[in-house]
Amino acid sequence: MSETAKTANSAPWTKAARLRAMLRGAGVVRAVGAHDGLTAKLVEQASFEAIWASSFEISAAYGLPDASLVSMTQYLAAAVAMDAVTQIPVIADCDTGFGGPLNVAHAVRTYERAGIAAVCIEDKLFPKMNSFADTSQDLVPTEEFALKVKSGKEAQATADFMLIARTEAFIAGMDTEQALDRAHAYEAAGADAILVHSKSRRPDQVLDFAARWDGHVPLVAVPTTYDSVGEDALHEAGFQLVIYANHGLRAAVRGVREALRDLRTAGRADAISDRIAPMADIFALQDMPSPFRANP
Ligand code: SPV
Ligand code: MG
Repeated sequence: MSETAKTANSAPWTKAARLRAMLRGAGVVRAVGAHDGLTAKLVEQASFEAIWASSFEISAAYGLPDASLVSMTQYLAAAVAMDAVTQIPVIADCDTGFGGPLNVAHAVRTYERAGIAAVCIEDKLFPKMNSFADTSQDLVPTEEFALKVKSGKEAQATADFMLIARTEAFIAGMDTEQALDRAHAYEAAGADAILVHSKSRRPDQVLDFAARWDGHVPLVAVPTTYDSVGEDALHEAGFQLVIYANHGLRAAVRGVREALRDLRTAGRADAISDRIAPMADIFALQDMPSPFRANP
């Protein structure tokens, strides 16, 4: 669809429009990973600006590796569940876009129609493997991925929906020059933002990238391994969106594991009562109608 044929939907009440406006604003935007409605609500309650429907978290919630095993239908259902119970925008991690240009176009149409504010696709080869796996990573050629970006952008119906192009150049062992070349090609193909991923323990790669970035779309960082750099420093360096991709899930796994271990050891439930959420807390998260208060 041509740019002029798209609906002018800059109405501030759409989540896509709000995400766009936030990314144009002065402050850093923070998104946090989630995998279902409940975890998305916790992200919103903690006052973050957006939800990252993480492929890693959604795969883990199925007890599966983040390796293109979960289908688009499953990812979409998870993102829709998050979107349905929150007011902040959902950014859907769509891995490699579920195939070639036609698959990306289909994903864009489907996610946009479902109310998701943005999708993110990455330039790894399908089937992808999580970026932190101790393995070599192959990327599709730059031109091939640019075609996927172009196809996705042409498929969207409204002007505000966003497609974030993610380069895994550093993950695949490439240098800053190569990462920048890819990012420029993706911007030229219509990407609304560039996510540059890195598994370095230090932020050097992403900071070098940002210092040399002369494109016009916002930059996105995912400080998972280079976790000692704060969001203010990333923003100062040129990143408008910072994604804490999996911290809620990792907090939950540790908390649940420790509580269940102690429950098993004690053989009685009150051994952990003081460190689990009261039933009323869960009722509130469920938006249980008030006549049905938790008792006790
Ligand atoms: C995710 O959260 O699924 C991501 C980020 O894509 S990472 O796990 O670092 O690949
Ligand atoms: Mg992912």
